[in-house]
Amino acid sequence: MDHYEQSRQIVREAGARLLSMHEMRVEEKTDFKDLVTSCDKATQAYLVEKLGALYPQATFFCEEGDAQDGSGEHMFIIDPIDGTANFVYGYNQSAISVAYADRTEVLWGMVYNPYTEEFYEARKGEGAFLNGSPIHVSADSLKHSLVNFGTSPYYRELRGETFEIAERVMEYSMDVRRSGSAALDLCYVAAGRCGAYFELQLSPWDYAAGLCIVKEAGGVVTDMEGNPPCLTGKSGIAAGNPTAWKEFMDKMKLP
Ligand code: LIP
Repeated sequence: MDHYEQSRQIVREAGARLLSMHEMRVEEKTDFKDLVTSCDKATQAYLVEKLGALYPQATFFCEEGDAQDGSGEHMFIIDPIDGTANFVYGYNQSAISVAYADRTEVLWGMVYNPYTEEFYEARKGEGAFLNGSPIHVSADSLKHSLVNFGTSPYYRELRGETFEIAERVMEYSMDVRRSGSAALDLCYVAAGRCGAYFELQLSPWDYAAGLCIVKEAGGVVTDMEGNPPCLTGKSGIAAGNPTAWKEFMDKMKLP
């Protein structure tokens, strides 16, 4: 079994362990909306230990605690539980998101939702898969697409603009959706369930794996200005199939 396949097993095992965790302590980070649980920390510690043993040269750029070293030639960008608020409230819509990147791009990404047992993955140049079956973005225009979006709840100053864009999206699309997990939102674009996704501010661990999966599924992922998202700092995200992404970028530019 090669390193990639062993990594897949580690992510799957992390998901199984997460579902078996029945004790949970919840803490607030930057804001009462910005939560971290003992399960986030335990899952991250497991992933760092196991992936670190497999890739001893890699550094780790993770959401929780001090494992935020993006200095290596190769690094893991990890969100141990993307959709932490969903996890706390038993919403069953959270995912483990693991990306392996070099200094400029993501080489492979895995997003696992243990509740639905949906395992999304992609390796650069090798296509995107859901539970081993190939996936591809839809060919729908924005008008014929569901559009998911994130509310960037930790950034109060972005709330007005977020809902102004969401209201405009309602005019030009089938409808909007808000899952609470950026990683899964991106995977739904890759699987063709949604034609586009936007969120005005995220951290790299929210989108690094999903970014690779969408691109390998034939989609486009940029920041809100149309540039490549940053892998070592915060960024807005605009993703979609090429048609819907272009229409989104054209129609959503606020004056
Ligand atoms: C969450 C994202 C979500 C975003 C939240 C939060 P977390 O990740 O997946 O889309 O709206 O602000 O960033 O913090 O639960 O790992």
